[in-house]
Amino acid sequence: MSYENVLLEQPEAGIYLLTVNRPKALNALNSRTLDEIGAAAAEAGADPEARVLLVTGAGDKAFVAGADISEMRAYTALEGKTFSQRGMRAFRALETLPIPTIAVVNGFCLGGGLELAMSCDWILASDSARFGQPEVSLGVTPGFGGTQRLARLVGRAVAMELITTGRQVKVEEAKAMGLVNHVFSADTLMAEALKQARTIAAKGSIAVRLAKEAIQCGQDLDLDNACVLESKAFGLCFSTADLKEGMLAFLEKRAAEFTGR
Ligand code: DAK
Repeated sequence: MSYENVLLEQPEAGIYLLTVNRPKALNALNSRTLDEIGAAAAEAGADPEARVLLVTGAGDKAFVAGADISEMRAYTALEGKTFSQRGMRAFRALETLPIPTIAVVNGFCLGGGLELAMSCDWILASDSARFGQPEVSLGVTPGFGGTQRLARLVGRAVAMELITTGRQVKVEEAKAMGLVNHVFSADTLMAEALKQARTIAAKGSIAVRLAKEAIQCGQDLDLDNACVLESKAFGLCFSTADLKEGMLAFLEKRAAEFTGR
């Protein structure tokens, strides 16, 4: 499938790279871009050989500088709601992919950009990255899940402060609050992201998928039911060739050769 505002590539076997590609507008999210993000995520997720998806922004200045203000500004209330639902749909498609997803944040990550990054499983960032939900400066609330995902990630009080002040934070602070997993220099960020993707791709892929599902579905359950979910995932792994290979390889003191079966 071909896209106008995103690129979907496979730099290595099993590793997908989705790039939001409107660098002249700092990769701002208009309606078309939101739809394409959802479609590209679904395309990667439908590939049974997919192991991991990286999400980044084109150029060296921004991951995504938010929803497209020039498109949004003339919306009626109903159009605003539809636009919000469009973003929600795209980001939920990304969030619920069966494979791990990593946001590779290479600059401004604001508003809808932060909401996009938070819809990935975790965030890697360059030392020049800046994060924020500046929507209230424009007279609007976050509209693509920011009020919900930020509070779940960093806690209610920090989310409340960042969203009601619109304050932007540098990467060290974002890491300290648990928003960012690792920070790299801008020129090594993508290489480090690919290194992490390769590590994941080399593991037993059924186990990786089941582990993601257990974490994601379990986090909103009570602990008893969440642990039942984990037991089922654990049990299911014993029906796979990869588990047999992984354990035999350990006992034979060699690297496992997983097949995804
Ligand atoms: N939308 C449209 N264009 C943008 C943009 C954006 N969010 N951000 C940057 N651009 C464009 C600029 O207009 C400029 O275009 P030209 O003038 O060259 O044509 C070009 O990108 C380069 O930007 P600057 O010239 O401004 O670059 P600087 O380095 O000087 O500044 C900046 C970089 C990131 C600090 C600045 O561009 C900036 O403040 N951008 C806006 C950041 C922002 O406020 N982002 C949050 C957007 S609000 C909702 C649905 C969704 C949302 C909310 C509600 N509902 C339906 C309820 C989401 C809201 C947001 O994401």
